[in-house]
Amino acid sequence: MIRKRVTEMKEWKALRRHYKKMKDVTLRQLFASDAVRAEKFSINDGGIHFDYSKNRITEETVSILLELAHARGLRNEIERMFRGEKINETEDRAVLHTALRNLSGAPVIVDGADVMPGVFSVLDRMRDFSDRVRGGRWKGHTGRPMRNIVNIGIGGSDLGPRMVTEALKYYSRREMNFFYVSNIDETHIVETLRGLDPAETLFIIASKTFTTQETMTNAGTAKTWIIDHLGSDKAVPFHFVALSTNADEVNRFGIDRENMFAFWDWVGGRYSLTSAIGLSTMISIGYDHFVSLLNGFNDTDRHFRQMPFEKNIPVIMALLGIWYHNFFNAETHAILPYDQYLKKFPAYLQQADMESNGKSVDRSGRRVNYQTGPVIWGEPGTNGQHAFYQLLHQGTMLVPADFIGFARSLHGAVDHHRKLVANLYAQTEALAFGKTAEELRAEGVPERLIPYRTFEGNRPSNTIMAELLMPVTLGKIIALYEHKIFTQGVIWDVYSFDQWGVELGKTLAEKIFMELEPGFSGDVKHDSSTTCLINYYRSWQ
Ligand code: G6Q
Repeated sequence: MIRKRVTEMKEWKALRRHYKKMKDVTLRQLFASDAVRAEKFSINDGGIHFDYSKNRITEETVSILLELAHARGLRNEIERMFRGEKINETEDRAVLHTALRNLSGAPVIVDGADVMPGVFSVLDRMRDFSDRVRGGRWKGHTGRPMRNIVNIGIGGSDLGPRMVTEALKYYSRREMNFFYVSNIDETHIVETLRGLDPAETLFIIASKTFTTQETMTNAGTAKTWIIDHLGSDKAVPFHFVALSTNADEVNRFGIDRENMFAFWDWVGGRYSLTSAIGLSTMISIGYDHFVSLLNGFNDTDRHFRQMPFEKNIPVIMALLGIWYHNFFNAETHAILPYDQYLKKFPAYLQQADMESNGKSVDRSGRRVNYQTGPVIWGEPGTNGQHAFYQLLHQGTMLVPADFIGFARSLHGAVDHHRKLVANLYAQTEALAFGKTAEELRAEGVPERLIPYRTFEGNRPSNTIMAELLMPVTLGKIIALYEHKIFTQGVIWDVYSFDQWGVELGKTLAEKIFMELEPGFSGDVKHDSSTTCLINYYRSWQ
């Protein structure tokens, strides 16, 4: 069935007309004319305070955006995902990361079978294994307990667990060290293994397919390292476990089937951190904290599924994104966590969002005639303030931003934390309201400097606050973004759960890999640039 293009929908056209009215309206005006604007445009639910009042919107804007979501069939699409329908159409798969944290156990049926018993069984095995490793009861080949945990994976099998392990470091087992190796560049594994004692090192090979070039190359190097240092290939089963859907390849590598933690084709890589892919995180923070994390995800899953759209945080986040990307032509979106533990959060979201919605063909196979997924980027505050915020405040681009912070610190010094939060709030205020020439004159700023020191303001932001960075809070926040991405995919009418765009480079790399070999005698057939580059490399071998 050919679906109506979103640009042809009457709600979209209404937004276009509405944009003309709104484009010159300032946040100064909007706040001045409504004393309760902050309350009106905030949502408090489940310990998350979401303030979206510093956006260039009125009640009318929100209401047309909500109509668009309804007209696009969002409610039905959400149900289709949660019910396990095969909404990943181009790969013919269900999309059920929500089942991974469905701790109530309510049945979720895929191909006629309930997936929940399998989910619980893997979770139990992860619990048993992580308890043994944490408790020093999992012994290496020489009888020593494991102190270094090295997760080898890439993309979805790396960014999620790496981000969460870092974010929840406060709750971690401090006597253990956690490392993540992803890059095919040997530097990554060489520098990681330098100084580690093989007898105390456990490798977790995280790969859904167990065929990914980077992961298998790094896993092979790790295996050689273990065998060379511990003197026997009998050491391998003691020092390697696998997170995968491919039991045959895992076995071929030399990992016992009982040391493989499975997941399923309905778990997409970038949505897999609550599956077995989270094993390194569970070893770090322990089973109970991991379950709290899952509960946080589950809370947001329920919020997303049940809340009316006007009180639905991910839906509002998504619609605000549409408003800026499609009507104000904003091309990027900044993620600015004011918490050092969340330093990997922007990089994680970069994959979640850009791999999901970086698409240009709609669900009817047509090229889209509107902008889809934005560039996602960011760094923790306050570091970014001394680097790129200049462009946010005075550059020519409109960059909508999410500020994320916590009301209490995990550490003792009130001074640090109060300064941190003061900076967060100050930035959103400065972005929104700027500083006028009149204000500068009143401060005695010389006339010739006024143009340079003026801040236009009117730069939108969301503020997401919670009490404290706890596993449950983190789960809630991550899931907000997962569902924001889903919602935008529905409105843009793209398939958010495939990633065909990563394939071409992989195939070409295999071909070029052979051509780079000094002894290669076949024809190198590329464009002149690529051929010259290949010859350059070969000339140095
Ligand atoms: C994520 C992608 C991709 C994937 C990696 C690793 O959604 O599918 O990032 O996670 O390519 O794949 P494997 O887990 O199969 O090694």
